[in-house]
Amino acid sequence: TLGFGLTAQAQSPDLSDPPAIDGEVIADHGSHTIRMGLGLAESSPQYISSQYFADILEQRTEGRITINVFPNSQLGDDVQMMEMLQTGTLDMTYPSSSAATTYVSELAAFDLPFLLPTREAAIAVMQSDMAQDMLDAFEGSGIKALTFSENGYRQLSNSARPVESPDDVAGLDVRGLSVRTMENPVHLAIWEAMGANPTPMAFGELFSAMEQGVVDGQENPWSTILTSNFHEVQDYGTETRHVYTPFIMMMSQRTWDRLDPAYQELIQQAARQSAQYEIQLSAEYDDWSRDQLEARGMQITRLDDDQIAAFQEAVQPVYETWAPRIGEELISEIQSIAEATAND
Ligand code: TK8
Repeated sequence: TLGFGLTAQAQSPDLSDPPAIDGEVIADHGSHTIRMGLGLAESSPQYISSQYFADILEQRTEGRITINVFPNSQLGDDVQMMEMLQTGTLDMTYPSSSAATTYVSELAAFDLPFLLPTREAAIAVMQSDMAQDMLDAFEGSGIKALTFSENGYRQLSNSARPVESPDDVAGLDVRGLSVRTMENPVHLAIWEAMGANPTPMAFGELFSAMEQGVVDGQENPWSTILTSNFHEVQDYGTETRHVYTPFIMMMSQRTWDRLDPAYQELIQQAARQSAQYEIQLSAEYDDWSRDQLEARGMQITRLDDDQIAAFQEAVQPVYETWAPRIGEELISEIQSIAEATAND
């Protein structure tokens, strides 16, 4: 079961089954038990695809490689778990790229608002040589970055008021919304540009912060809002799609270095297969999760082109500040990859 806590009549998405696991069994190069910490819940595409990753390795090594997956931020948050990979106290984790910009600053390109207009464009960018260069740039940090996958298009939720425009975020006659953001300077700049009061916070602390009214709102893909039960403490959603965030599946370099090259090759291949499945699941969950949230009483505002344009205009200053720091040529390369998919 999906563990959504769905009642019988609510249909879960007709989830694609994971692709069949084929390929020969890898010769015996020893046994490894690998611990993997995730931020999201068991019902999330991140967790389901990580179990598929574990199944591939278990089957292709006849149980000699075991992946134990720990969801719900129980081992820590993105920043903490990456530090645990560096010290070797955790073997794998799967953070948002936004949490990793202190390791590879070019990743901040993905945090620029409204940069990637479609999922096809986002996938093309994540599969580009430039994106592989970003994964390779973790070299020397103690982290082996294996692959990108999809966290997804981020949407605003809050418990104060319906939001249809940046003015609603700023609250001209009342105070600006206090919005939790990831610990990432571009995300802070996005919500400051809209007149909000942004607060960087670890994902694991977010539910109780919203429950206690420490923050009015947050922003995440619909599937995260649903699978982390944010609708229990958030009355309003706005379909802003303001940023597309990737996930990065990563392993401690110490763990990686202990593995035989045949196992390293298998793990790299299994990571890519599970990422492909994760992107497919995440796409299937996206609109379905929004509709589930609406069915559970969240008032969701969909935006028309003019309303989206108002948000894009409000956050334009973020480009003025951050494009030079991230690299104009990197950004224009991303934009040309994105445009090329539009012409496909
Ligand atoms: C989960 C986080 C989460 C991210 C956030 O580990 O912090 O809001 O979007 O999905 O990576």
